[in-house]
Amino acid sequence: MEESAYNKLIHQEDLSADEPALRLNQEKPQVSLSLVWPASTWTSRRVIEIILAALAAVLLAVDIGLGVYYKNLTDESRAVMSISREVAELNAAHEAATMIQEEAQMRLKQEITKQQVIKWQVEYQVKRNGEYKKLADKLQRDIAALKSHIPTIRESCRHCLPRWTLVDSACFFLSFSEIYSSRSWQEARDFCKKHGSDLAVVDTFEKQLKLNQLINIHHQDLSRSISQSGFWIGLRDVDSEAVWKWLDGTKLSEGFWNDGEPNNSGNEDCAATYPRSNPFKGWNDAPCTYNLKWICEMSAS
Ligand code: MMA
Ligand code: CA
Repeated sequence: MEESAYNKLIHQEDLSADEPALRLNQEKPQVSLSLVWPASTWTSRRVIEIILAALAAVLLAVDIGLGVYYKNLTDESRAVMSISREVAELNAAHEAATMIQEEAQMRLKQEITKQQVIKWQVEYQVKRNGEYKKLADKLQRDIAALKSHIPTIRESCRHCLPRWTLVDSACFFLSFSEIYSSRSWQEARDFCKKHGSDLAVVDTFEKQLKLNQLINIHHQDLSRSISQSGFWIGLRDVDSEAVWKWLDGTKLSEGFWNDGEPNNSGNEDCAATYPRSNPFKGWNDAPCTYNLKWICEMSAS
């Protein structure tokens, strides 16, 4: 095509030689230019310039595009890096959480095992509690049975000091021996008190009977006169005549007086028991200053 245009330009030059007047006014710029720079070259140059300009525009556009693309790429890269970092952090957190979870699971397993052991222990204890309860009930019954024997055993175990005699759950001392000189009611009482006792309170027939028997046995020789053969007991009417009281202040309800006694013969305020075949008639009231034997009493240990 360029060749065609060039040929065309050459033909136009040939024509101008044939018809110079006609074409002079019409194509004057072409003629003047053709002196310096051929018209075809100029056109080509314009085309090239245009092409270059277009290329430059394209390159600029590409550059801008690349710039924008690169910028976007950099942003994306940053975003990718940030996401990678986050992912790494999340992975680390996940690993840590997994470790904690595993540890917790292990502890839970251990705890469950412990709980199981405790459960078995409780079962065992509950079973044993039942057995203990049965045992406790049996022991209670045994204790009650044994307790019921205590009074009998206690009674059989009661005993008195040497030379003291057990009568009706109490211990009695009778001054039979000659080493104990006869003495007044008060002196006799002092002796008893000195030995942790007091003059005898003969307030039951059982006591009177037993003491009377003992006195009768020891009064074999009968050398002693009847008035001297008495044994002081813890009974007086010293506060009020004919009102006989035991040592603790208890009034005498019924006594074992001999016939005609108490007669208060010459002021007799102290009572004594004497050797008698009939134990119901053992007592006489005598002057408290009389020297007689005596009977002490203390509770059995
Ligand atoms: C008689 C009798 C008693 C009296 C004493 C005093 C031997 O008995 O009279 O009542 O107490 O004597 O010794
Ligand atoms: Ca008398």
